[in-house]
Amino acid sequence: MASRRRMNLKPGWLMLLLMPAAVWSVPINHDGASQEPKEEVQEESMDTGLYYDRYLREVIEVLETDPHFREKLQTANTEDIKNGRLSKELDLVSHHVRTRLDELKRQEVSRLRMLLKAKLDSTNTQSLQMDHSSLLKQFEHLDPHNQNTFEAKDLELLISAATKDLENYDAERHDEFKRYEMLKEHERREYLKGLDQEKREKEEKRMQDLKEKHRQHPKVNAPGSVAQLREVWEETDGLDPHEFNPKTFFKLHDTNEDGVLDEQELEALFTKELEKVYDPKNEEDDMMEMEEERLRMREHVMKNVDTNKDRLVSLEEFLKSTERKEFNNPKEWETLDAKPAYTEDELQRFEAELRDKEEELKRKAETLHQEQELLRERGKALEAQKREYQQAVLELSQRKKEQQAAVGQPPAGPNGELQFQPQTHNPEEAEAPAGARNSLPAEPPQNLPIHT
Ligand SMILES: [Ca+2]
Ligand SMILES: [Ca+2]
Repeated sequence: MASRRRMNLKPGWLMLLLMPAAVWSVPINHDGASQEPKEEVQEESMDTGLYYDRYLREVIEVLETDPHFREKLQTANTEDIKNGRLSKELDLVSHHVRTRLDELKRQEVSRLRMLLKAKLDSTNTQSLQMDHSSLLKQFEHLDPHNQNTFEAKDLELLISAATKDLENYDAERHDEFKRYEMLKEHERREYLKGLDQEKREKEEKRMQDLKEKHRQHPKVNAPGSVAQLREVWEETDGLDPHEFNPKTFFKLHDTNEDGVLDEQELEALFTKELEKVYDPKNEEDDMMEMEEERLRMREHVMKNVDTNKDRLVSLEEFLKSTERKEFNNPKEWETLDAKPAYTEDELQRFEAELRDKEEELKRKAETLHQEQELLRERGKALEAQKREYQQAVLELSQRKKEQQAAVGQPPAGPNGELQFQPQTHNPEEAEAPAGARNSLPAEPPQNLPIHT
């Protein structure tokens, strides 16, 4: 692992993917024997959360099997990656590796095609002639102009898309959280609306009390401050608070020993603080809020400590941060309950959006219902037609039987009239009824296959 102790200048996600199948563990409970056993979250490696995560991971894995490229990947810095110097090295990898990359790209293109088809099907778009190549252009993590081979351009696009998308990822998580909170409030209000006054007042009071109860928690230390780290040092690591040493602390919490604190290692440090505010056993504590709080804490520390903005905290950056004034005298940390995640205006807009969606769903359900009715009517008509047809067939066969009976035994003619003509009057005519009497042909028809 010593070879990894060097300045890391590549995007954090690339570092994570380069890790040799590391086991990640998030320490949750280290204290008190009365607590439940230490929980461990184990994965092969971190999921970037991108919709092309698998493709990204597989491409890196295949590239790593090439000794030349692996070497370049290990020593490349952000500059090499950004200006495409790394991607150009692709021309030098072995034919075997290129073939596997081509295969991965074809698989990815076909997966994207399926995605597009599913999307078009669900939006009910009549895609008479689906132009896949132009639709594929919306995906930025590969070159859609060439759908069969993996080229330097593909690697360049994959790296830049992943870097950009991961930067937006936290923003999307905040957004999602806000919508979650608004939906929660919307449902609460709808629920209260449905109650009679007495019950409503009681419920409102109960909810208010729960909110108050949630707010009653011990003071939360500012993330990344000496007070916060000391608490982890003492309670999680079980070390003497008077011997707190930032360098030792850093090494202890660089759990995968790659010389940097990544986002997960940082977030694990906040568990102690978060447990002061959130308990999964309490009705008033929302674990979604706990994860939002964890994300805010990590962003706060990254903002102050990660000076080169590679989403990783190096030992140097960490030690520098401990020399700053805020390390010893931080501003008080405001937990999420201090202010609402949205304004009343935003909630109004969100509710209007919900109503629109509901209306649209209703309209769709109505159309479906009408279509169903139409189908049922059509089914009934078909059924009636079928019965009519069966009746006609029945009558026809009945008539045929009657006809045959008539031919077999005159005097009854086809129309029931009596026939008195002598049978032997015309020899030609006399032979015809004889043939008709026996309906089986004497010999098999010429056009049927005869099995011998
Ligand atoms: Ca680490
Ligand atoms: Ca950094």
